[in-house]
Amino acid sequence: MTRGFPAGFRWGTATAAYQIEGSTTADGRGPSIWDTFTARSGLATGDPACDHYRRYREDVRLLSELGVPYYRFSVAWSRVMPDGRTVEPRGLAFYDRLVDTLLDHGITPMVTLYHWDLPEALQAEGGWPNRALADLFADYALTVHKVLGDRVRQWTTINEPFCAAFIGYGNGDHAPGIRDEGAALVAGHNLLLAHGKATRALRSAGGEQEVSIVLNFAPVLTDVDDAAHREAARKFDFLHNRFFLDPLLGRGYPPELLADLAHLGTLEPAIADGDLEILAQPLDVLGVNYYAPARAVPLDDPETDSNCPLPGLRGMDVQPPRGELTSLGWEQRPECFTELLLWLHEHCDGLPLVIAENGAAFEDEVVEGRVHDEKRVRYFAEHLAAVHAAIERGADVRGYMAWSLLDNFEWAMGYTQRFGLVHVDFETQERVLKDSALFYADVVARNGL
Ligand code: IFM
Repeated sequence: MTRGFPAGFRWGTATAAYQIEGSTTADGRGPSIWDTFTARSGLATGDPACDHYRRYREDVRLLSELGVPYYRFSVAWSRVMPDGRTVEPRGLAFYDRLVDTLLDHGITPMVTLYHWDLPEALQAEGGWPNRALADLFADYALTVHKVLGDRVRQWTTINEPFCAAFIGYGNGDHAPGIRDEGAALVAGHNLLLAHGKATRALRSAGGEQEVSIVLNFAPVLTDVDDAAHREAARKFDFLHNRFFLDPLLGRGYPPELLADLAHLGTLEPAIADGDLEILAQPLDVLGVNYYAPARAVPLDDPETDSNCPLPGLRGMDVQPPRGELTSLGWEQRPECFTELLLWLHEHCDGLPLVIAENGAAFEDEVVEGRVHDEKRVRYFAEHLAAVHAAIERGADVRGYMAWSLLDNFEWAMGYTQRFGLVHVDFETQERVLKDSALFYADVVARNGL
């Protein structure tokens, strides 16, 4: 039996600039915080990644062979404006060529303006805890729109502000590697403000664009359904999920969340008059990233710091994931995906949803020119079935972008984690379609499972 998706469902794959492009000094590109952070920490860097900056035509051909009609990619701010302000036409020209090549192959481009690679020059001015970046981001958005806006209809301002703020400035595992919980909350607010200002700028440019932001959600599970466990789950949920979602919906930061975070003393003073209106620009769609749930357990003392390094989180711990895990140690729970989509549908009053990322890292091996990545095929099959179930039950899900087109640079984990539908040999840059790519191509061709 085929489980069909709605007519016009948008099937795509997704990537991000720093994870695939390489060529980090080509054509006037300036350093981003990921260049400096990886160099300083002795980590693998984004050079050459998938060498996509030079091989983009080959990659678009692959997309075309797969028959996947949408492609979500991000623009590197430091390519387009190496110092965060001054335009580098050669950087812009790359994305111009990429968009034309996609369109020549009948593939619809979806542009994300910020996927974590802040120009280092702006980090030198304080990075995201500096609210002046919100206006600079809006200028950058407009600059990119001026060049691509005649051909690109789908725009995402920011990918996963949670990671950019809380991992970049809170526990410091991501660039710029700062450990300051109070600053991380301010960075989170300023990223939302930047989204609001960029959305206004994009809309003021006219044209028929669809504007979104992409949030990563972690539904929370507990073993026991009692008041203490529910409160533990609430604390995690509000900080992970609703810190970003509720203000975007025009509801401000939830009062319980403000109370949870009051001991850090930074968030409320950072919210200037008018900010909450600016950041709550109406969204055309919400981009949803889902990978795995979290598990929460209460602590006896509500003021004890959590074992989970999210800024200001106290009175609860997260528990280890269970069952068969991905190679990143993430739990596989497709049923949580269905529940998440249904909850979002209700909480966001029917706002259309697009799955902007979903996928899994597993170890792969090329044997006689084939990659039999059974576990990834199963992950996609189960998670697509979960999306289908949510649609059947009423969620307005308009599309699904598989993460990721290519094995790529997985941030602090370097090249150790493979998320691609296409295997990349990082020595030779050879691309090999995995079984999961063939499986996905078949789903797309049938518009169903
Ligand atoms: O690779 C990342 C991506 O950049 C953002 N979302 C999660 C993916 C897997 O960790």
